[in-house]
Amino acid sequence: MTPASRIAVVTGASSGIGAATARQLAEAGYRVVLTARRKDRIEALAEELTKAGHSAVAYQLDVTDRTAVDEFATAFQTIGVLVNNAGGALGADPVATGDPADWRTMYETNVIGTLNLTQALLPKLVAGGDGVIVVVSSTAGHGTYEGGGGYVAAKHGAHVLAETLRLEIVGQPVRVIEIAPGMVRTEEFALTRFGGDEAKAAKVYEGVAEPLSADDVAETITWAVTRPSHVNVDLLVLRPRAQASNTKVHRER
Ligand code: 8X3
Repeated sequence: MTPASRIAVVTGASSGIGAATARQLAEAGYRVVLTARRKDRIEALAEELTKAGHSAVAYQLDVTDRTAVDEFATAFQTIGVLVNNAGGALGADPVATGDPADWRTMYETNVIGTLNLTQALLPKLVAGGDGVIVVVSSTAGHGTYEGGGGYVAAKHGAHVLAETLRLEIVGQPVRVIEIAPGMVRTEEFALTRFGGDEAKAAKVYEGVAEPLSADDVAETITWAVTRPSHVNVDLLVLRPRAQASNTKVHRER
């Protein structure tokens, strides 16, 4: 890797899949730039990685703030990897009663956030001569389920962004990789979705022997990113063995 192609920007790096991906890309030799709104968390992770001999810096960023994203992008001449991971779900209400504000927020974070970072950093990825854009979508970007409407709509948006971008920039030295995880147990995803209600969050994983972990997904992202430059993993869907589809989950009790 050249010094430029070694820079990997990860959004939503304060916890879960983002933090695990930042760790694994650092271990794979990338200079990781951790971004998230929660400064204390990304600073602590950057410090931990630096102490372990890796190269990591933290940059507080709200991906929905385009002015801040453009300002962030000025820090780089070129970069190698952008992992669009920031996002998440809010609520699990039916379409009939879902909160439009939640739908808007999910579209803003999952789609516009990805659009902002992608637009701001694409020239730097092209300039580096060997770039990778990862969109962490979801199995919710490929099929719906009851109560999923707002999140499913947003993740379909992220999926379409990735697929369209790949068509539009073919011929340029940038790969576009979509990673679509199914059920992943992280400390925050379900808790955030249910507004901090621990019982509701626990129900999501109830009886499921082994949901995916953030590390499982991070390993997959790192594997896809580190394929040779001519190999584009367009879309990789991963689920726990116990989940056959968005609506078919084996629960042991
Ligand atoms: C998370 C998968 O099933 O909660 O992106 O929509 S699901």
